[in-house]
Amino acid sequence: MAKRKLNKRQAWRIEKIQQEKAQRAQRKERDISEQLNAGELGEEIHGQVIAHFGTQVEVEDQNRDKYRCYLRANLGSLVTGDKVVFRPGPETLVVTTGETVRTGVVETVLERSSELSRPNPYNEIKPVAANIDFIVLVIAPEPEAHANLIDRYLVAAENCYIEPIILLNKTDLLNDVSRPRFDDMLSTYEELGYRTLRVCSKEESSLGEFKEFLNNRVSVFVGQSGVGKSSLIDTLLPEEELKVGALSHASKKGRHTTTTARLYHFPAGGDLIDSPGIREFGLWHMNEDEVLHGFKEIRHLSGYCRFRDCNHEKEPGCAILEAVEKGEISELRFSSYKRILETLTEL
Ligand SMILES: Nc1nc2c(ncn2[C@@H]2O[C@H](COP(=O)(O)OP(=O)(O)OP(=O)(O)O)[C@@H](O)[C@H]2O)c(=O)[nH]1
Ligand SMILES: [Mg+2]
Ligand SMILES: [Zn+2]
Repeated sequence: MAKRKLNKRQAWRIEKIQQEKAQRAQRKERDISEQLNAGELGEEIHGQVIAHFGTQVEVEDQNRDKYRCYLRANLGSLVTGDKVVFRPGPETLVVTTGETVRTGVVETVLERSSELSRPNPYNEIKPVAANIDFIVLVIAPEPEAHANLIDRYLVAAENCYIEPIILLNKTDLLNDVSRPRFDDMLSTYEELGYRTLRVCSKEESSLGEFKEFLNNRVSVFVGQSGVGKSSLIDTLLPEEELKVGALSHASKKGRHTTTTARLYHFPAGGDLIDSPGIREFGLWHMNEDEVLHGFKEIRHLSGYCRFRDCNHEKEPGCAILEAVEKGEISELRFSSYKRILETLTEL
């Protein structure tokens, strides 16, 4: 979609908003430096952003103490999961809640090992969470996971350079017909190098291997509605009252979902970053190159086609079609690749 052209009045409004923003940032810097002069800020310590509140972030230190932090003006925008260096400030009273909170100032953001991005309402791709190690792609027999949808999520994961794991939930619903079908499907993905696990969120005992897997890692859970993401999270985070809430019908469709991502600690080890926006991951717009990049067994072949602008349809000397013919690329994956390309224009 092309960016909208602004008329004069809109341009003027945006300029005004930006001026106001700059002024606010200057005021904030002044406040911070006054505190610094007054010796109110402590030594620099390491922390991680666990939530976002407008212009402030919630940062947790290594003892899991939490601080409401302002940002230095030159930091750009931080997201949940960012590792930072900050200086603790005085405790203050939050008027609305009556609680006292620790405050602080974020001085530096450390380099991100990964970013999960999605389009904002202006169609700009923006990071919404950082330093994620794994995308847990939840699928289930009910609602049935179509390979094409799984591939779509995998394409999105490949493009973020975050390793996905395919988690089949609701194993209690498998029967003699569906079990071999899922075994087949999952082994196809295993052959491609993707890890898979099988669980039933209703039976804690089935979650052992999954819990071990989550330990020492930062994960996000994604997958289509009804596969059991909330159920899994409820079982794994029994103490935590998830503040992200359920997706409203209205927000499910649009790209305007607010992404108030939050980082949670699993009692058995490992962290979860979650928000309704993150759970919708993978279902937004991609371009052709991204789709090709998302199919790891196909992407490396595209350079070998006879024609540089090969569409991999009927062209002679198409390296991809040849690989499909030889059985080196599964027909299912190839048709899934084609199908995703087709849907690009439908979105
Ligand atoms: N039989 C069975 N049902 C399950 C299992 N896990 C979840 N469910 C049921 O599946 C339904 C959907 O589960 P949710 O956890 O709400 O699914 P979700 O992925 O969070 O869905 P959205 O929030 O819409 O994206 C609920 O009725 C759950 O009780 C399971 O392991 N076995
Ligand atoms: Mg849910
Ligand atoms: Zn080709």
